[in-house]
Amino acid sequence: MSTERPQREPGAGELVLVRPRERVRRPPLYRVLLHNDDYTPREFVVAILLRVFRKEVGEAQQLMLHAHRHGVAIVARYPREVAELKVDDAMQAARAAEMPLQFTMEPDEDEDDADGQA
Ligand code: TYC
Repeated sequence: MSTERPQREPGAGELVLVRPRERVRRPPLYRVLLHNDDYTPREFVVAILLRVFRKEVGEAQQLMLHAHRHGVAIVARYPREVAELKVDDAMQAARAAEMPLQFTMEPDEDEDDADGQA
C-alpha cells in the first residue's frame, strides 16, 4: 500500500480553462394571430384551436373570446416553419369548411416580454 499522496489534489492550484459560456441559440419566434370575423361560429374557432394548436378547451375558449371582443388574439409563438405549417393547416381547415376565418403570422417583436396578449 502506498503512502504517497497524489501529486496534486484534483483542481487544487490548477488553472482550468473553460470556454466562454456558449450563447444559447434560440430561433427567432413568430406569433400566430387569430382574427375575428362576423360569420365563423365560435365553436368552429375553438375546434381549430384544439386540433391545430393543441390548446386546452379553456384556453381555446379564452383566445376565441379575446379575438371576438378585441379583433385579434395571439394564439402562440413558434419558430418560423412551425408557425407557417400551423397557419396553413388552420387556413386549409377554414377554407374546407367555407369559413372566412383568418390566421396570420408576424415576427414576435418583443421576445423578452412575458407571453400574454399585447
Ligand atoms: N365573431 C364570431 C361570431 O360571433 C366568432 C369568432 C370569434 C370568429 C373569434 C372568429 O377569431 C374569431 N360568430
